[in-house]
Amino acid sequence: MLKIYGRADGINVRKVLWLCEEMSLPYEREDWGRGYRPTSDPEFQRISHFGLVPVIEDDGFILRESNAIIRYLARRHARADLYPEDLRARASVEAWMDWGVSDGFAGLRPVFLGLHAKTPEFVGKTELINWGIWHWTRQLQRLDADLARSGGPYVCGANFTVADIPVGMIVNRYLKLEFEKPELPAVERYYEQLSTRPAYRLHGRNGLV
Ligand SMILES: N[C@@H](CCC(=O)N[C@@H](CS)C(=O)NCC(=O)O)C(=O)O
Repeated sequence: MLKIYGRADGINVRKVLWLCEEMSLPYEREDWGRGYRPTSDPEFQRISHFGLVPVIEDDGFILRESNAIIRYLARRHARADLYPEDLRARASVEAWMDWGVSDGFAGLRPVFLGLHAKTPEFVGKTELINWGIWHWTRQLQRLDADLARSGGPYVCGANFTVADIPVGMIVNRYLKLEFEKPELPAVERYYEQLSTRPAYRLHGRNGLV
């Protein structure tokens, strides 16, 4: 059976849990990471010396990086509806996934770690946090404009794909954290659209930021 290593409250672990729920894929999960057993533990280091969660083990194959994991699992289970085979449709999915670990995530990190998790590297770093709010908001405005233009309802059009998983996690975190935000009507509509999916309510919009 698929094994998932990582705490169920981590934004990147939740992406994998969300996909498993979408696919009705059974798995076993072990808590590792902040608040649980540390990933510096030799037992975890033997699985992944990177020391970050999530990590999966599938029939002896070990893989880290949440976006790579969700693409792998969708392909492994032949879910071309979630991760298209068509070259251009797939490239569009990957473009959003790349955004979700680059521009879409850059501002999120100082804002989340400084205002919410309050980790020592970020707490009180007002300039960095304010830059994060500015950059993150700018990115969410791009997403809003794109959804308004395409009509969505998902980031790649009519159908839900694995691209919506990283984007949906970022949107939940942006809307949940408290700071001044502009109106983002298309993003709000997208949030409600994702929330029609039980898997998102379970692992995305589940009360966690
Ligand atoms: N790029 C990685 C980032 C992984 C990451 O930063 N994971 C966080 C949890 S969401 C982590 O391991 N934090 C350290 C910890 O929990 O000990 C991915 O997408 O999987």
